[in-house]
Amino acid sequence: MKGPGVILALLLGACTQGGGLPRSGDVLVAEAEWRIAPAAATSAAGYLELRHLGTLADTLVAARSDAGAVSIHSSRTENGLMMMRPLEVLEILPGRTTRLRSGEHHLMLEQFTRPLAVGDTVQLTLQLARGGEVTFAMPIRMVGND
Ligand SMILES: [Cu+2]
Repeated sequence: MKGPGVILALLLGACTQGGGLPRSGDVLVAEAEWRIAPAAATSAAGYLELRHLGTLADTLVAARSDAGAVSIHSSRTENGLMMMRPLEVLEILPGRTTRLRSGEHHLMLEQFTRPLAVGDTVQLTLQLARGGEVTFAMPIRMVGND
């Protein structure tokens, strides 16, 4: 098959690899959401999946939002206490899904520039070293409510 048929097949192939998801280079963003405490929250945790479909490693180097400062955190349990520390960057290995989720790597939204509540949406911009910037809307859900 040559000509238009080949092109159509290529387009269909592209669509099955996460059509509609925000994308930075070979990295698709899925399952993105903030979690916030129901009352008087001063921070929100950001969870998402980075699905790397390519073959060359990428690196998450920065994140920002339209509602406050965003940092990349790692967490680990020490003497029964959850400790978080900021990461400069986060490596995104090729051919794998990197999950930012509760108790592991996650994003932290702080220093709110407007009041935020469950049901709101915050625009998040991720900057990847290779893929470049991608901006998308992330809904806010209640903390601990899976
Ligand atoms: Cu954190």
